[in-house]
Formats: sequence, C-alpha cells, structure tokens
Amino acid sequence: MEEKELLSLIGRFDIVGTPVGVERCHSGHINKTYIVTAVDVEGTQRRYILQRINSYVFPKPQELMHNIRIVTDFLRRKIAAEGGDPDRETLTPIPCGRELLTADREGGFWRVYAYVAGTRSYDTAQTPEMLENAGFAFGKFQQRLSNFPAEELFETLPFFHDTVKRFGDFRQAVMEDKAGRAASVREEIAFVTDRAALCSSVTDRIADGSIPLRVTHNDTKLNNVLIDAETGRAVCVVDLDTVMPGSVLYDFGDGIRFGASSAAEDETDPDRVYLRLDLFEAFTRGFLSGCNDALTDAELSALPIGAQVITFETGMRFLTDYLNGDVYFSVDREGHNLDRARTQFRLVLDMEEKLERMKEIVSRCRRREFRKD
Ligand code: GN1
Ligand code: MG
Repeated sequence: MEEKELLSLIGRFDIVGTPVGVERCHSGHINKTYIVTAVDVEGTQRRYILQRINSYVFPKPQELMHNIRIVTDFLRRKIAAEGGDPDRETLTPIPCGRELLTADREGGFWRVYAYVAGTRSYDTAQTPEMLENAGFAFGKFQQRLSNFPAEELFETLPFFHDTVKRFGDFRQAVMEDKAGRAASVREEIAFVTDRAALCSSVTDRIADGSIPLRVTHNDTKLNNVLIDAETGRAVCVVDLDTVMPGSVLYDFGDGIRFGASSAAEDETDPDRVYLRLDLFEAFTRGFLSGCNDALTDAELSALPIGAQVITFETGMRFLTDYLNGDVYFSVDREGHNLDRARTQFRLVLDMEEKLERMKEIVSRCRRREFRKD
C-alpha cells in the first residue's frame, strides 16, 4: 500500500498531530506493521504503530479488539494501582471514533497503538540479564491477569495451543500435500510422527485438572516485549492478539523456545541450534520471580516439558505450513518455513538430552528469593 494511503488511514484515528512519515517494520509473522511519525503544531514528534490485521488468521477483528480493549483497560488499572506508568507498561490502543479499528477499501482492518518511546525489541537476547528481564515481564503479565474475568474474552484462535489438534492438522497436511513438498521432507515428517505421544503431555494435564487454566499471553517470544534502550529493563509486553485462557506451561515454554535458543528461529544451519542452559536459567529466574510464587507444584515441575512441547508444536506448525504452501506464516524466501521447522526440531532433540538439567535448574530457581520490582 502506498504511503499516501497509509497516512490517510492513520489520520482517521485519534492521534496527536499530523502524520508525516511511515516506515515498514518487519517484525512478526502474522500482521503487517508500520511505524508512523506525526508532528503536532508545536513541532513535537510522536510515533505510532499502524497494523493491518491478518484476516486469514483473525477473521473476527472486532472480537480481537474487544479482547485487547478489556485486557489493556484491566492492566492499566492494575499498573496504576501498583504505582507504575500505564502509558509505558501496557499497550495503548488508539480509538477511531468509538471503535479501535478502521477498514480499508479492500475490506482489510487496521488498528493503531501508541509507540512506547525509548524502547525497542530484540530477536536475540544480548545478555542473559536481558532474557531474565523479559522473563520477569512475562511472568508479571501473567500474575497481573491472575484475577482477570476470563469469561469476558472471546477465544480469538480456538484450539491455539491444542497440540493434539495441531498434530491432526499436520497429518492432514501430509495427506493432502497441497504444495507437492511432502516427498522432499520425509525425515522431518518422521521426526514429528515419532513423537506423536508428546502432543498430549500438556493437554492431558489440563483435561484432568492437574494443571489449571489461566489467562495467558500465548506468544511470549522475546521480541514481544519492549526493552528500555537505556536501562535494558523490560518495559511492556506487546502482541496481545492471543491473550486467552491457556496454560502457564506454554508461556514459559515459548519464552524458552525463542529466547534460550543459541540461534535465530530461522537459522539455516541446524548445527548451530541448541538450548543455552545459561539463558534457560536466566529466563526461568525472571519468569518465576515475575509470577511471584503463584504457580502450583504441578506447574513448576512440568515447566521443562512445557518448553519441549511448545517447541515441538511450533516446529510442527511451521512444517504444516510448508506442506500447505506457506499460507499462514509470512515468508521471505523459498524454504523459510522449512528452515524454521528444522531449527525447532533441533531444539526439541537438544531439550530431550537436557531435560534432567532443565529440571535441576527449575528446582534451583524455585528456592531463590524473589526480586522485589
Ligand atoms: C506467530 O505474530 P508473531 O510473529 O508474534 C504466531 C505464534 C508463533 C510465532 C512463531 C497468531 O507470532 O503462535 O509461535 O509466530 N502467532 C500466531 O515465531 O499464530
Ligand atoms: Mg503475534
């Protein structure tokens, strides 16, 4: 879409100043994101995030924005009561009249958030401390939502982390072989099939009640938390599209999957991919401390399994999309989703080897004093 059109779209929202410049931001595999600069009469610049919601993934954008409105309102009140700064510590969606959305000529839906000044996101942890801070922010996010009325949320993506259902989707993709790629990825298909039993290890615990359902973020990648560029503190958890009832095992696990890997999610050389135990420990320490001791024993002892299951699930989702012809995750190159699947499978293998050490680290972190901030 042309800059003129983008500026006119953002002009419909209640932003301060006149939008003057727009830049594409390539983070995220689902929505299209732009950073817009606006200038007010006094010459003060403000930045905004303009996003086109992916309608293939989110066919009901009104329900999605309802969730974001009630979650951010709730978080603002909590943060203010804690003496924090709600404008920095949670996302601020900008209204468009009475809505939080506007439609373009093709029927696509757009939304706007205030840009949190002085922050940025990272695809890899620069230091273990950065990952610890991110873990703390995700743990705290979960803890702040512990008394959120879950029944007021729409389930934006039903069965999102139902790994058993994901396995069914994978099997179907192999059978249909829509893109004619199945024959070239037999090894990866076998990797998934051999581990079918892993799929139910979290869902069974949820179904039998041994692991509670909580309101969770469900997409806790390091790049979904804004980091203060000066202090390195994690300021604000973003990407609230998948806030739904879920398990803390997935939030912990996804933070590990992405943040404690030795390499990028789309690294092309699988030999460079392994689980960094120093980063595993850093995230665990931060996350548990952010949760403020609110997890049950069953949850705590299943955290390493959670990391394994979500990494397996994500690899399976990438492979499924590769087989379907790259219709879900955005790709920048031929084989992008396959590279992503391979990194995840490498991590799963390494986690299988390191499971006992992961458990030891969790036990060690459980006994630590929690930090106060
Ligand atoms: C997607 O939108 P983004 O890039 O933060 C996906 C997550 C995956 C992730 C893998 C709605 O997240 O579930 O874990 O890619 N989001 C959705 O990087 O499917
Ligand atoms: Mg997302």
